Amino acid sequence: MKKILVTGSAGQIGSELTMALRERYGNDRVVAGGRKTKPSAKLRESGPFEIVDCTDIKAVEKVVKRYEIDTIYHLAALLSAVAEARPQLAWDVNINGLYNVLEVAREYKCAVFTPSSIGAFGLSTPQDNTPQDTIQRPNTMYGVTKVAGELLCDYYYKRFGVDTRGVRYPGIISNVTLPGGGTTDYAVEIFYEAIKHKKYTCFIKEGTKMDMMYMPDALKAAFDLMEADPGKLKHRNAFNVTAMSFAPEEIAAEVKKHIPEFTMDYKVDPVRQAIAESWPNYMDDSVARREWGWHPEYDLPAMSKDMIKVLSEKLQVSDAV
Ligand code: AKB
Repeated sequence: MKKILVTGSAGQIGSELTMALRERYGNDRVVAGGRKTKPSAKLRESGPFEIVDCTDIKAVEKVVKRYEIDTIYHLAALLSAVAEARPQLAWDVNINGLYNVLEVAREYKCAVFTPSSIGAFGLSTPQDNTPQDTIQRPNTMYGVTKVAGELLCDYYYKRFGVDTRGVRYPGIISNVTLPGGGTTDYAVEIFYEAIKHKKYTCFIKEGTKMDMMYMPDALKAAFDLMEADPGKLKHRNAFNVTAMSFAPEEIAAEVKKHIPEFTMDYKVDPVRQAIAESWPNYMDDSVARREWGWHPEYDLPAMSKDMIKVLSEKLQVSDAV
């Protein structure tokens, strides 16, 4: 039976992944690791919580040893916009943090799940139907750390036999924890603002398409890949996975179906717009489908309907349907 450590457990994906792993494997078998961000009471009270700064290898080793961890979901990372604002910190957390986790995993024979991102692509990558194996020359610090991370994970598998696996996540849309400092965050903010104020000012320009995914599918991708038959995995790390692709006006139209008074205008943020334009319009995820049976459940209409239902309840607004 697995003993799992989740780094970045208080973050957007980590907070939901930790709870889902606890449901699957038992509360005591999943250690929530976090740094400064305060974990929710639910996370702290439902199972073990430890302060783990992944840039400190001794701290990672201590928790892995103490709890006899055999699987690490390494989610601690800076997102794209914040990484552009603080590139040195992004290198430290995204690269040195991953290196420390891989070193401890090598020593203690742990399997490691590490997410890469659509940020691992750049302007010279084919933007439509972006292939699994293609040009990767990102021009952001986030992208640099994601490409280096993909290569590092491949290296640890080939050189040391560490069971590394990972996906290239698109923008993740969720209703529990807000994302912090990403380029795709608008696709989450739009729901909160539509429900609370019936309007939203979007920082990404009309017509800018990006891949997106609803959180239940993001969790499913992590579980399915980690449980996949290793004999069938030719790629292991950095599988393209997507569930939908849309531009701001398309998600706005979907929101309007549920909240007819909703309006959206634009105040484009040049930094995040430049990042968005360097990312794919939509990825080809057929390799993930073939090698480990990836298939998402939620498209844009299904995700929007569920987001509005869940958030309306959470924010206690009853007239949005
Ligand atoms: C971001 O926008 O930085 C992330 C990502 C796509 O990696 N959501």
